[in-house]
This record gives sequence, structure tokens and C-alpha cells, in this order.
Amino acid sequence: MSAVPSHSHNGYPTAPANVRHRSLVKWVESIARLACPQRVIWCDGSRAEFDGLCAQMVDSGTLLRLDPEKRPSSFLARSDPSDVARVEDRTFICSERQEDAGPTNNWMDPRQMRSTLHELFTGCMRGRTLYVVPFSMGPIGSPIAKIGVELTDSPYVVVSMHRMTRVGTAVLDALGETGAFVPCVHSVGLPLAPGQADVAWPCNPTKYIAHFPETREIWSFGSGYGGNALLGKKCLALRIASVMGRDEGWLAEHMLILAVTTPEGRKFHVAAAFPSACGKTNFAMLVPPASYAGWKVTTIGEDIAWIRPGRDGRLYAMNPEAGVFGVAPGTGRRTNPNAIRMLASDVLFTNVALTDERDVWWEGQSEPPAHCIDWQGRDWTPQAAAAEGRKAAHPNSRFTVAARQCPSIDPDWENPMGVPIDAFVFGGRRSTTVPLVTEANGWNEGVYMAATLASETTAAQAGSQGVLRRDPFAMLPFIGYHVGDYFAHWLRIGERIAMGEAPLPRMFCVNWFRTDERGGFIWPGYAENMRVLEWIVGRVAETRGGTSTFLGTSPRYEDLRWDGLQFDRSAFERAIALDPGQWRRELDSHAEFFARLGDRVPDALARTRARILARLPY
Ligand code: TSX
Ligand code: MN
Repeated sequence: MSAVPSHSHNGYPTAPANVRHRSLVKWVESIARLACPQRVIWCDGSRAEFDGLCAQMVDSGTLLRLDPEKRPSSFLARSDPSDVARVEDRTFICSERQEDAGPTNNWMDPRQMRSTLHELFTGCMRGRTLYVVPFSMGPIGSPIAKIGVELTDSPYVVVSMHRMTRVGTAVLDALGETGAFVPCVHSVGLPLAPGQADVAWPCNPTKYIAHFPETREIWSFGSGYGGNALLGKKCLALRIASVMGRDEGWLAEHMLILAVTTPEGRKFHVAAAFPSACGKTNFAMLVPPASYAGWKVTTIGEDIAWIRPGRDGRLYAMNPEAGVFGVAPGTGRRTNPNAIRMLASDVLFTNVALTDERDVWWEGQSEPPAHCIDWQGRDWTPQAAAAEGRKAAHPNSRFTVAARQCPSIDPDWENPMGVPIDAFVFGGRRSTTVPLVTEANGWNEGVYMAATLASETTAAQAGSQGVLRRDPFAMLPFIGYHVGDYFAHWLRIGERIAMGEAPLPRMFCVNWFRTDERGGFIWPGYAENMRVLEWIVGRVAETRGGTSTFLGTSPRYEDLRWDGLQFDRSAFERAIALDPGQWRRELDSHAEFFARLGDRVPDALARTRARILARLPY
């Protein structure tokens, strides 16, 4: 950290000597003049800076230090109970024209939003420190990385950015004197009057998460939590990057990236999109079952993929993040052993429970402790939980940890060019209709499956359980422009790859969540998903068979490996079956969905729908 003693004309210290980018300095000065922080600090990304900010937050009550034996160098933060998740209804795409934001985004006129923000940001950092956080999405200096600079008055955001992105001096060096960066302005929106005591988790009931796609700026006010505040993630790497990708011929996607290495040493790369509550992080870190000796699954990313055509005409995917901001509940030794090992030390936890041993606990981690302190700081016992239905950890509680701590991290995870994608997988939580796995008939039918991707809500999500929600490409809240144009962009990328020599990635659709008549899950899921993954890469290698259906290609019972698992033909039949009646209704629902999205949806999708409909048996 550097606070240089000399002062510029506006009273703030001048930028450190290594900042050679004049328009960056001018922009920081202009935001400081607007927000009136007590001081401005340029972050260098060092361990000393990280440790100093954590110590300061322990003193101020924002962080609790966990037991140094049980959970070395780890902390717990408890947010304000009103600030626990992304605020989609307060998220805006402020394109010049409303139609360019499309029907799936909130839109506000950019002039009106600027005036609203100007008012909210005036003096909003009084009594606080403005931190300047230069960060890179993607390995620093990679030709496909993008640089952002986040100005924030939250030290929690600074340390989270240290974990989730590459922060600091090397980024400023990469920027040089004139390099492009995405300006990101963030405030918790709670200025402090002289002498006014701070609270553990400052925030403001008024919240705005605003994106300006044409000028590529991000402004966030009122929240300190997750995607609302760590602006490199959903705001930059998905919403703004999706616009850059549309204009520059690449894709910014809400996808995990994993590699499968066979016992023969052949390596395949898969990118997969799942809506929330489908276990995407678990799948990204899958540990093959014991019967898969010699097979390896390695992790390149678990949330975001930037994908672009390479010189050889294949699609290459890169993880723009440096860390994992994962949902804690449901992460346990059986569901995700790699995540459990990743969390052994150097973790920032938010809104999980604190045990009497000063360690952390959450639902699904292990056997419940006899007593702990819940995410709101109240006493919690399994008895009280049973009586009141009260959770120890908030359902959206999180761990923030460096990706390099993941035991299954792939040696190529920081490859500046990314890894070549062999297959795309699209999955949802569907109790009926959608089979365990299907290969699409080519790129356009895969895009159709992805465009109509849907998931049923769980009890932990807002609203009631089991409501079907369309979530195209698992990108519904993250597409920074018109969803119809986004579909067209995917179709165009396919056409472009098809012109070259390299084969297109294969497209698959999966569903781990089909239930039987009694409501039980048919498929065991978790590690056993390896059997499906093996079939997928076998299709790519053209070593695995299947049977043609009206939807695409399905494996037969004998096309999957079953050693080490009791799963008979009749169970498989229930997991893989296609019901023409259900699919007639499903395709009707697709048509209604497309109609709601308006006339920018490419005609090719309606033609694909007609083709699938025509293949349905009477
Ligand atoms: O993450 C999940 N995956 C992917 C794992 C690689 N989950 C958890 C989803 C909530 C975040 C799953 N839940 C999966 C799955 O494949 N499948 C299921 C459904 C299921 C739940 C429990 C069992 C079986 C299936 N059986 C027992 O608990 C014994
Ligand atoms: Mn996500």
C-alpha cells in the first residue's frame, strides 16, 4: 500500500510514482472529488496489504479471526441481514437505446442513471478510505485478459478482490501510460460524520448496480456483498465482457471449465453451463469414483469462461478469475472433497456459522455441532433449528479462496491462451422431461438446447419450490445486451468455426435431477457423473456409441460403464427415457418463451424447434 505524503491540488495524495497512466490518475481524482473520502490509497496487491487490511477489519469488528490451528489465516465476516445476495431487480443495463438491453434486463436511460448516481455518490465516502484496486481478469499480460480498476470504500471488497482477481502493481505496469481499463466505482453508501462510529457491515437500503455497455463502465452503490460489490466478476467478466465479446467476436460465458484425462493420457476439455443450485462447483471439481483408476478430472474454472476462436480454428476457453467465491451450504466431504481440502487455510468466509472451537460450520459440511453461533450472531442448536426451521449458515453464505488452493486445479489453468474446448455441456435441475444426457444434432441444435435451458427452483431460492424458470445458457441475469442478439452471436460463432478446418465442439445437455414416482432422485449424481462425462468425451473421440432419438443421440445402457455402481437397466431407462407427450408440451413452452423475448430472437431457433417437433412420434 502506498499513501504518498505529497498532496495534489484537491488535497488528496498524488498517485504513487509507478502510476504512469494520466487519465487513470485524473479519473481517480474526479471520483475522489465527488465522493469526498478521508483518504485515497492505491493498492499494490501485496500480502502485507492483505494482512494489514484483515488486521484492521478484525479491530473494527468486520472480521473474526478463526482458530489459527484449525483454520490458519482464515476469517469470518457477517453481513448485514439485508445484504446477503445479488440484487437483480436493482441491476441495470444503461444502453443508449432501451431495445439494446432487451426484455431480460432492467434498463434506465444512461443520462438519468448518471444523474441519479452523481447525487448518490456525492460525499458518499465521507469518513472512509477510497481504495484504488487495479485488477486483471485473466493472467496479467495475457493477450486476452482485460484490466479493470475498482474504486471502493470497502476493505472487505479489497481483500476479496485480492483473492478473486490479480491485483496490484503488475497490473499498473501492464496498463502502461495509455492502456484500456474498465472503470468500476463502488461504494457501500454509508458516509460517516466526524466522530460517528462505523458498523461491522456498512451498506445502504438504496442499491444500484449500473452498467454502461457503450462506454464500458460499472457503478455500484449500497451493497458490500458478492457480485454486487466485487465488480470484476459478474459485472465485468460477464455483463460488460459479453458486450465486448459480441463486438470483438468472442464469448463471455457463465461456465465451468474442466479437463478429463484418460488412462491412455488423452486430454479433453469441457465447458459447462448450469443455472444456480445445480452443483456447478461440485461438477468442476469432480473426483472420479474408485472404479475409474487412471482417469483424472482437473479444474480450469468453476464459474466464468472467456472463449474465443484460436489460430487453429478451435475454440479456446480461459478462466478470467483467480479465485472461487463458492456457496458453502452443501459443500461436504461426499459432495465435494476437493473443495473441503481447498478450504483448509487462507479462506475468507461470509455468513457461515461459527463453532465453539472458533471454526466454521454450515449445513451439509458435516454432522451438526451441538451448539454454534449462526450467521446473524445468535446462538444455534440442532434442537432450535428443528423447532424453528432456522439455518446456522445463510443459504447463500460463501467462501472466498484462491483457485490455486484447489487440489484438482489443472496445470494449464493460467495458460494465457486458454485450453481448447472439445464439448459444451448445458444442464438444469429438472424433475421430469429432460433425460440424463443427450448429444445435440450439431451446433445449432445445441444452441437451441442452451437457449431453452431451464431449472426448477429449490426451497433455498426465492419463491416456492419446483417452479420452472427458463435460464438461457445460465446467463439470464448476466447478458449485458439483447438476449436475441446473444443467441444470434452464438449461431454466428458456430458458422465461423464451421468455415475452418477444425471440428466444432460437440454439444450436450444433462440432467442429474430426474425424480421417480416417489419423488426420489433416480441418478446418484456427484462422483457417478463421471460415467456421463466418460461417454461425452467418448463421443468426442468417436469411440462411444449411442442411439438416435428425436432430441439427439442418447447412450444405450451398454454405452455407459457400470462397474462399481448398482444401477440396472430399468433405472437407466427411467433416467434416459424421452416422453413424446412431455416433449410436445416442452416445445410449446419454448415457443411461448421465445415469443416473450420478442422479434430479435433468430429465426434459426424457430426452425430448429420445428425440426425437433417434426421428429416427434405421433
Ligand atoms: O452438486 C450436485 N451434483 C453435481 C456433482 C458433481 N448436487 C447438489 C446440488 C445442489 C447444489 C446434486 N444433487 C447432484 C449432482 O450430481 N445430484 C443431486 C441429487 C441427489 C441428492 C442426493 C442423492 C442423490 C442425488 N443421494 C444421497 O444423498 C444418498
Ligand atoms: Mn455463477
